[in-house]
Amino acid sequence: AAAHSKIPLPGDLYAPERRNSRGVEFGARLGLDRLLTDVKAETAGLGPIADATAEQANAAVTAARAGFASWSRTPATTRAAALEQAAHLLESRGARFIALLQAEGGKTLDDALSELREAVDFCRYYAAQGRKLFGVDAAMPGPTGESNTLAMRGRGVFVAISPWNFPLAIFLGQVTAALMAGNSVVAKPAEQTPRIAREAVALLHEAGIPKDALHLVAGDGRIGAALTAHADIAGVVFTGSTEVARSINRTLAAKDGPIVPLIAETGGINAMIADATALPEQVADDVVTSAFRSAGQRCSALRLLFVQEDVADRMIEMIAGAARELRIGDPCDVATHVGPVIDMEAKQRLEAHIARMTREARLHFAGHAPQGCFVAPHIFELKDAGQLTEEVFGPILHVVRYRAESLERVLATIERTGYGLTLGIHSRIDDTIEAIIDRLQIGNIYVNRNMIGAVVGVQPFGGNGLSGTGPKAGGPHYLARFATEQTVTINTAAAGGNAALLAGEE
Ligand code: UN1
Repeated sequence: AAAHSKIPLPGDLYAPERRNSRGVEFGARLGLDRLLTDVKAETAGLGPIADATAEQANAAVTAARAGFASWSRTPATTRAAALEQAAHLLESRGARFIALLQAEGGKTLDDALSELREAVDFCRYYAAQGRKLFGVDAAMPGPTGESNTLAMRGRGVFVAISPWNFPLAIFLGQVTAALMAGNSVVAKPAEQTPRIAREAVALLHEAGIPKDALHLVAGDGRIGAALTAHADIAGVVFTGSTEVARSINRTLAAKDGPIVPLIAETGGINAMIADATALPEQVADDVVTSAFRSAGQRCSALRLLFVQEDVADRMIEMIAGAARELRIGDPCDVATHVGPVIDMEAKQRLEAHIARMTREARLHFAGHAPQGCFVAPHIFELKDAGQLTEEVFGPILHVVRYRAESLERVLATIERTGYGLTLGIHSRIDDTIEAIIDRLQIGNIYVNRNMIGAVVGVQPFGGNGLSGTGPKAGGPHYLARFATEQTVTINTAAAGGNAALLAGEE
């Protein structure tokens, strides 16, 4: 690995308009082929990363509890500097992480690049926010004769449970937020992607996060359950399914002792509404991006497209036409648009859904997938949106026609799903757009563009209802939820002790 660590990752690599057309050139310049061969050989040689035992999970919490004492007292500027150093290391070893994302996460070059960018952004953004929030105790307004300050501090040991679909960005986003707020962390990555997590933790340690402040525990849901059930944890941050978030909530609620907060980002049955005033070419492009890129394995991905009846035939035809052009296959081939799904279990689940839809709905398009862990993009037309009752985490799009006068019914249908993560609107009528935005409690709404790939610090990401608790990741309110607040009021008018206490501060 060290031999490749000097490979530069030029900033312009991230420019989205340059990714597709020059992907081949970039891939060659980075030496990705060689790196990927190395990563594959290394991972094959090392075998799987062993799951932790429940005892090891408990020991990690105990060690993190000890690490909290000094990390929480480390100045916020030092904590922020460690995150900034991590961002720098990530960038300078970008190619290595891209190769890992491809080898372990099955990511296309395009997806791996944007994930790396997001991971770097999280580190820098939380460092910058943290300097503001934790750097100085805020002076509160108050009457004369009294000093009031509000300080924010770490809560204790935070458990971070992250998903396989963003094994670097979401993993690091959770962990760096918790650390920046002054917590120590026990991180439990998805069982499908432990190696990326392990390298990310090693990088954070190297960047200056003390070993005892950050612990990695590999394993499946049982290890996650053991961690959340531990008596000494002070918070949980989780990204994954609504069902698991509920079970974490129950575990936390059943414990004696302090009330432990859960910050959860979960699923969605994300919709897009395209009316007759939308630009068809743009809709086709944005639908294909939103529904099929990343093989639909984003919680932000489009699942349910409502198309106004007047334009539906033509629109569906154009979307199918655009989908036909997607190249599905080896994620390490830079020409690939859609890579594999995460594992055979996911493939089987998705194929069962495709089989059900083939019986119950009208098939408009089925792509071709190679042998192996691939699922071909599909487009089904439903009679009724109610036929889709759960989040389907793959490249399957469901289309429903609506009449202009029944837009209200469409909104009620979206509301009834109970989810509120992302929504797309394609329309050229401002009143329609505004009415939809006003009406729906949805976390991220995208107008006349695709609905994936929220940018840290620009499009704070996260949903409502069944989609999560908030606050939004990559947004200005996220870090505060990881911290405790302490208000100190000092009577400065009284003679003696209090005045002396303040004077002593100066
Ligand atoms: C997820 O897929 O778990 O906007 C959330 C996006 C990403 C989604 C991350 N930030 O597409």
